[in-house]
Amino acid sequence: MAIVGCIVVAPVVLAQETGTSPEEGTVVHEVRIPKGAAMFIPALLTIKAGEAVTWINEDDRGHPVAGIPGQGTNDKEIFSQPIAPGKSWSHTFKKAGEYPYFCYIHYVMMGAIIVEGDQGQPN
Ligand SMILES: [Cu+2]
Repeated sequence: MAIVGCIVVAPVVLAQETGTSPEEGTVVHEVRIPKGAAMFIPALLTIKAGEAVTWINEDDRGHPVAGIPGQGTNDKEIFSQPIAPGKSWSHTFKKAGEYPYFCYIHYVMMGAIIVEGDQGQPN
């Protein structure tokens, strides 16, 4: 069982590692790409609208994350360049919905972010 990080962001710390730094006070969830394993942990993550996800690449290969074309609420919502080993990339989800994603270099790597609306209301 993976330990899932869920922290309130310290922008100064994350800013040097991420392409898009979440705004101060944003709740940030972590998805890890572990060393030697072509997978996202956790593969399925449920968050609330307005929260952010940071993908952390602990592997020694680069891995991008991108929405799976034609699937989910908005397949354009997530798109990164390959995240270099030891680096991370963050995205803040403003809109509720389902966001399946994959690594477009290694197609077996897939995951999904489920974004719930405020007060538990689906959008
Ligand atoms: Cu990959």
